[in-house]
Amino acid sequence: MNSLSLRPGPIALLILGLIFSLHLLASFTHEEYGRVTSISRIASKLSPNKSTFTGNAFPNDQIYSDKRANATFVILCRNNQLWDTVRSVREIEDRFNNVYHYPYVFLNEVPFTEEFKYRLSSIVSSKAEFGLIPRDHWFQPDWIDEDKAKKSRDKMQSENIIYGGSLSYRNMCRFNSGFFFRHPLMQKYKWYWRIEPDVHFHCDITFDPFRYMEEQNKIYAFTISMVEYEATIPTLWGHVRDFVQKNPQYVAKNNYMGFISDNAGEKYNLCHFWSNFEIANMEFWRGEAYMNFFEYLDSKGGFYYERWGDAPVHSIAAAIFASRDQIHFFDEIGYEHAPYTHCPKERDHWKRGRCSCNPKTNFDFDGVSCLDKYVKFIHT
Ligand SMILES: Nc1nc2c(ncn2[C@@H]2O[C@H](COP(=O)(O)OP(=O)(O)O)[C@@H](O)[C@H]2O)c(=O)[nH]1
Ligand SMILES: *[C@@H]1O[C@H](CO)[C@@H](O)[C@H](O)[C@H]1NC(C)=O
Ligand SMILES: *[C@@H]1O[C@H](CO)[C@@H](O)[C@H](O)[C@H]1NC(C)=O
Ligand SMILES: [Mg+2]
Repeated sequence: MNSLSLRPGPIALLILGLIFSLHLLASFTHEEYGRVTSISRIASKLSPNKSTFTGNAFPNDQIYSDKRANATFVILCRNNQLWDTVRSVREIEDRFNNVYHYPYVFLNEVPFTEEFKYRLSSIVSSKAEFGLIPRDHWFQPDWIDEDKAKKSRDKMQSENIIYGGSLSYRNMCRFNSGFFFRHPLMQKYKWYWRIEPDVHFHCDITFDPFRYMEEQNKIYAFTISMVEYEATIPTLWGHVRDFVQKNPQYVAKNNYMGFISDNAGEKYNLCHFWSNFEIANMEFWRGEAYMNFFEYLDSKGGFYYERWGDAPVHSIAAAIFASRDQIHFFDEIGYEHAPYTHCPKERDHWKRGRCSCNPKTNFDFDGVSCLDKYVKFIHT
């Protein structure tokens, strides 16, 4: 063992010295090099307002760790989605998190395999935690009439409604609507960024979306919005209206009703934010208004008797209980979940993000997108 010395030998010291001298030389002779690596410069890029989120340089890791928001990525997935999950995480790491080092929470209704934990832990630049979902947060409750639920599943399947026959999809939608933010591993965070297996991040994200949300007092952010299949939520809007009538105190004065209804709340226009991408404040979901809203909807059984998605449930709540300006559209974040892509439409965003998506594939103003409605609404 004597020959294995841990002290640097003379050659290693020489190399270290050489690197240090080169750095000094570069700092003095090359203004750009000195400017980019200067700590105060990097720190000033982090000052908390929007105009500072325009730099190309990634902030320095060490400095950044003090500035991190109280936030985590959350990924709900199955063990057999290991490689699709690896790909999503690899991309968000390369495009963003290799600098910011936000932690991850992986959730599943069955324990993650050792292989799953090994692969994901190996590729993240931060902490990864693996959680088991409590039974009553996932499975169909006993008070649901299974005969009635089964009839509905069979009917929806025969009508070729997407996921119409799937019970597990319904469990997933109910979990994402009302439970993920209550999981013990999620409780310690305020903000989350939802990611799914097999999604793509097409651009460098050269600012911190969590900090942006915090500083601008946002509660919910999206990249893609679209129209929901009406057959999956036939009675949802009626229940929303009943809830609002019984609980007018929760309605934000200056809300987004004009985005989700074309006749002042009489009918739902089916617009929603596509929830496979979400960055949001969990205190909003944990708050009195949303908790009561969720309990009310859940008691109607529509997650099982119909096929209510977490996307319309989240979106409707955000549109009614959040005030104007608290919802944000991130044009800068190039994002793909098959079959749709949001590719930054601003040329400047595309260049700064060194994007890999073709702007012509951008879904923003597709026929079933709701972004035009959103943009018109926020400019009224
Ligand atoms: N653990 C677990 N995750 C699921 C299950 N069903 C869906 N998910 C996850 O829930 C999210 C949405 O499901 P997905 O099949 O992508 O639905 P889609 O995006 O609406 O087509 C993804 O992150 C899936 O990995 C399930 O039964 N168990
Ligand atoms: C935002 O940053 C700019 C540039 O550093 C500064 O001039 C401005 O006062 C800041 N605004 C706020 C609200 O902090
Ligand atoms: C982060 O947020 C959670 C939930 O709001 C809170 O319980 C926790 O104390 C916060 N942690 C820090 C370090 O602020
Ligand atoms: Mg998906």
